[in-house]
Amino acid sequence: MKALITRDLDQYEVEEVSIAGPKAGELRIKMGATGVCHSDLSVINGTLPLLKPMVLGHEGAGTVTEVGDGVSGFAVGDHVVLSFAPACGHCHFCNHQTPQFCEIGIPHGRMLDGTARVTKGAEELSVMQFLGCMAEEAIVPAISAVKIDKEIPFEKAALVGCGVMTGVGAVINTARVHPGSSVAVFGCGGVGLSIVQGARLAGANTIIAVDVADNKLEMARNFGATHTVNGSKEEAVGKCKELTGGHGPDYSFEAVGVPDLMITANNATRRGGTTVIVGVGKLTDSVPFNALMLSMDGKTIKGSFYGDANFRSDMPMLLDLYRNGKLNLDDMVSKTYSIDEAPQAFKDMEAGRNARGVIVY
Ligand code: CXF
Ligand code: ZN
Repeated sequence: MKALITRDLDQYEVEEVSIAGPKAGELRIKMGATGVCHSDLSVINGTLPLLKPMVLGHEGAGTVTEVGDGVSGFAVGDHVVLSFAPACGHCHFCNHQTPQFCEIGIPHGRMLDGTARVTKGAEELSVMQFLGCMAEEAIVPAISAVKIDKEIPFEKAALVGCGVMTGVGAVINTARVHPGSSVAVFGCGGVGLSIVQGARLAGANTIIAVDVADNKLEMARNFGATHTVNGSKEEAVGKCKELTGGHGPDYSFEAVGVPDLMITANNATRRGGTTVIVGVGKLTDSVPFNALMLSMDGKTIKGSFYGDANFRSDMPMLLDLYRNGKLNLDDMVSKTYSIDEAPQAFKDMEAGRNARGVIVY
């Protein structure tokens, strides 16, 4: 099969590789669509230090073509969305309503049993997040899959596997934005645009989108932003305050993973408000917060991982919102690519051309 593989720093290529059948607890998936996410790029450029060579892809949807021993609840022909974090259902975190932190889901590049399914000759390849779904087929843990309605096009369904769940979840699960509130979103890529949509769904009154690219700000308006601020032309904190009666937004979201922007987002938040850090930063970066103002301003700073989602219920919920016309996934897919065109999809993402680029098979 064809798969997008990164072997060296800043290198990636479509390669022909082999895939073995599913072992116990696994599913074989014929991929329908895979979203191209900045975290794939983070593996390529070493920001996420994962074991290479690696099959990329962690935002996908497809069809079950084989069911491993001991798997219940899935049958050949089922359509599924893949979660980039498996949830075992019985560890400490799964038992405490935080399956996004499931203890068995610490990615090491191999399957849950420590072995590889993808090979090239004698060489074993890693897979991203137990999935490696930027490939024509993937072997995945059954506990990473959720069944979805067959009517939903794969290229829309795939997006809830990462970006849309991360963004909308940050609003409704992490921040629990309430109707009538004010929200600022710093960074309007696929996740930031999903935060904008989440804020709209939550009934926020004022939704300020901040980015340095005018095309992203235009997209943000389409997804529900009531105001836009180009941070390269305007002073974003002052502008956010001006648009919220001088106080600052009730909630600020950082969706890039850059320390300076995290500080900016928190500076914008009103006293007593909440700053949510959604962007995935570098392991080697730190964020200095003013030691006096942390207490004086009484702000809450929260991290949000995978939208604090319970993917088994939250992903179908998002797809129901899509079906009912309340969540716009159609405009999230700016462009589709074949697997052979995957390198171009990465170039377009780096150039900021797409809300999401999606590989279809
Ligand atoms: C990431 C988070 C770190 C592991 C890979 C997925 N989230 C979104 O892309
Ligand atoms: Zn992602």
